[in-house]
Amino acid sequence: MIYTNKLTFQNLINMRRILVIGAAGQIGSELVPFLRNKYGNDNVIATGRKTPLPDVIKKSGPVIYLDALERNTLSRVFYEYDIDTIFHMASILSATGEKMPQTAWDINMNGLINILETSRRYNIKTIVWPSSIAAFGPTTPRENTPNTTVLQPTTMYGITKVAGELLAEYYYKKYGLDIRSMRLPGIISSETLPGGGTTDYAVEIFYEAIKNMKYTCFLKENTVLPMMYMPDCLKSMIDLLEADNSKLKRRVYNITGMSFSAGEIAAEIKKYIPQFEIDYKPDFREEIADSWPKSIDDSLAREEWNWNPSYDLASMTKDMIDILSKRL
Ligand code: AKB
Repeated sequence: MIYTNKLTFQNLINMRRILVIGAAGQIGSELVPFLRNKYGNDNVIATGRKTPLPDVIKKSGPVIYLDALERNTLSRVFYEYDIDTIFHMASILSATGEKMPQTAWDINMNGLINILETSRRYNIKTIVWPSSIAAFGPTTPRENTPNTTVLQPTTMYGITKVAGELLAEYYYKKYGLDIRSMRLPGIISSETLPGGGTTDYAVEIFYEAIKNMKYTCFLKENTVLPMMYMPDCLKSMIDLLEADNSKLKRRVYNITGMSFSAGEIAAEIKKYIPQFEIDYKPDFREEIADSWPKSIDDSLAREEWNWNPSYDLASMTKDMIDILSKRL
């Protein structure tokens, strides 16, 4: 089947054949339409495994089943679809990872190493693989956390992110495989709910505020974490993908959009929904949040590939409320 969309002259020059692994997830489900708009519907192959892919993805371009744990299947897909660029988004997040540490290791590490090994054999041009603020731990400075600092996470998810970052550096130096990574903070979005993360409360709170006007938060009122709105997250991925490699002095970059506490986002939501009520029942995720930074220094991303987010707490909240109150 041919899926058509309008491409500009610039799109045609930058043409890529892109594989998105984990297209059904919170980021993948918005990344695929974003990439298809820029690089052409036929050039972005969305893959999923267990979770059904949204209709908008199924109807607008190629979709295949792919298990990144099967190396032979990866080879076949790279070969048959002529892939040169990969977004590897499939991952078990922090909270689920603490319930199933072995599964988190298997999915996060074996998936990544299979992709790296297969990619170096198939001359893949670029891989974008997100790391996370979970790569940091309780011994890392928590305010304005620098790019290069102590990495001693205490979650299995964080351990897989640090190991992945080291693999990215290793494959780049040893094989010249161009893998690029950003340490994502919590991502807030209106299309697909996140699943199994510690920062998920910052999305759930909007749904509950609009539907029920109350929310019980699993973190404490004053727990501050770095966050980012989805449009900035998608922009970061394309900007890093298209950045001039000669300007990049490292493989992994801190990025952030804003930092706020659960109490601060609740107060911002109350400006639109004054009846909204919140209470706090911290659970095991509080300990995870307490081991992560409160704010991030992303100056190297700004210097080396012009990272520049657009949304702060106020503009993100307004946009989320506008979109979700129409939909819910
Ligand atoms: C999580 O909460 O586990 C993720 C992350 C910060 O990587 N959202």
